[in-house]
Amino acid sequence: MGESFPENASLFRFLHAADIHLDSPLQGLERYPDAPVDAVRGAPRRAFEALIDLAIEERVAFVLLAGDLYDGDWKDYNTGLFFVGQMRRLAEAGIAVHLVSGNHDAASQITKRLSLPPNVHHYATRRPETIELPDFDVAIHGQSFAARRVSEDLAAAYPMADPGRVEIGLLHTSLDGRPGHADYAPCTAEGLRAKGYAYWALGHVHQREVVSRDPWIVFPGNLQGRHARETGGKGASLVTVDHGRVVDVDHRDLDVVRWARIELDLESVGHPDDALARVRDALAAALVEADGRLLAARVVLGGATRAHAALVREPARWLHECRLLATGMAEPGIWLERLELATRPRGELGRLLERDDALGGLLRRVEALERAPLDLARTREELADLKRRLPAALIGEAGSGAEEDGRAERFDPTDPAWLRARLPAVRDLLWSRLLDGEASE
Ligand SMILES: [Mn+2]
Repeated sequence: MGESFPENASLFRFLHAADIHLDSPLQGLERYPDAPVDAVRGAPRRAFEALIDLAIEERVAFVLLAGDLYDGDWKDYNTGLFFVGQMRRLAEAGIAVHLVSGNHDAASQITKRLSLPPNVHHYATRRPETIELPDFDVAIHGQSFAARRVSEDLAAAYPMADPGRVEIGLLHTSLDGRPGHADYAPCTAEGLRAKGYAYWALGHVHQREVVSRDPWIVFPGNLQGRHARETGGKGASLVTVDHGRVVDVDHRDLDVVRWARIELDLESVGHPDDALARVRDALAAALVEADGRLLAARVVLGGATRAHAALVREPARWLHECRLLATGMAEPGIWLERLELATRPRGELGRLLERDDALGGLLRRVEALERAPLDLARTREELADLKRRLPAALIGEAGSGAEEDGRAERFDPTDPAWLRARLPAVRDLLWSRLLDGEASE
C-alpha cells in the first residue's frame, strides 16, 4: 500500500507543520557560560530539514505550513536562501507546498523577498484563496496575515465546502484564546466546523493540540522548542486520507534539541547529596526520553525538605554540582539551562514559617534574606554602626577569632557573605527563643 503514494489518488498523505520560526535568535543565550549556542540556534533549521526528509520519505502529496515560518524580518538573505533550498528538495520529489503567513512573518514584518520555486504556493493577504489539487480531489483554502495584529475572524470569509472533495482550511489563529498566545484572527471551533471541511490545519499555538476529530481541527505545535517553556516532543502531523476521509493523524517528533523541565519534590531527602542523586537519576531518565537528541534541561527543586538550609545557603555551588552531573552524561549530552531552588524548610520550622503572626513574619523575612543577597547588602550600613560599638577583639583582629572547623573565624556583621552564612543559625536561634517566651506566657 505504502508503495502507491502518491500515485494512488484515493489514498494519500500530507504533512501539516506550523510555527517553525526559522533563525529565531533566542536572545540571552550568550549569558550562559556553557550554552551550546550553535546547536540551539541552529535547531529550527535542522528540524525543518527533518520535516523535508520526512515528506520525501513518506512520499506525501503536499506539505502545509500554517504560519510563522519565519521569526520576523530576515536578518539577511540567508534565511530565505535556506528556505528556498529546502523547497527545491521537495520540488525534485514532486511535492507541493502550501503556506500562509502568521503574525511573526506577516507581510508588514518581512522586508526582504526571494522568488519561490513553482511548487510553493504562498496564500494572499487580501482575501481567502482556494487552490484545487485535481489529482487528489482536494481544495485548500488559506489567507495570510497582512499585518502582525489581525483582530478579525479570517475564517468567517472562507468559503463553504463543496461536497464530494477533501476540503482543507489553512489558518494562523489563536482560535478562542490559548494561554500565553496573543489573540490573533480569533474564531471558534464551532465556526470552523460549520464550513464543512475535513481538516483545519492551524498554526500559532506552540503546544500541540487536537481541538476536534470530527472534523479534524489541529494545532501541530511548533516544530522545535525554542526555550525552557517549550518542553517535550515537537514536530508535525502526518495525515492520511483514504477515499475522501481523513483516517489518521499521526504526530511525528522532528525536534533536534529537546527542552525539559524537571521538577523534583525533595520531601524525603535529608541531605543535599541525596538531592544530587535524585537530580542525576532524573537527568538520566530525561536523556533517555530525548531519544538521541541534545537535552536542554531546567531543574526545579521543591518541597519541604531537611536539605533546604544547605541548598539555599550555597545556590552557586549546587548549580555547579548539577552542571557537573549534566556534563558527565552520555552523548549527545545535557545542557543544564538553570537550577531553580524552590524548596521549603521541613519540620517544626516549616510549620512556624506558615504561621500568620509576628513570629511567622519574622522567620519569613529571614528566609527571604537568605534568597536575596542584594537585600542583605543593604543592611550593611545599618550594621556598620553596630560594628563600631563592638570590642576590637570580637571583630576579628588576628588571633582573636573563635576556632571553628580548624579555621580562624572573623566576626564581621558588615560582610554580606559572612552574614548570609549565619542566617540559618540566626533563624533557628530566633524561633527557639521566641517559642520559649510563648511557652512561659
Ligand atoms: Mn504566531
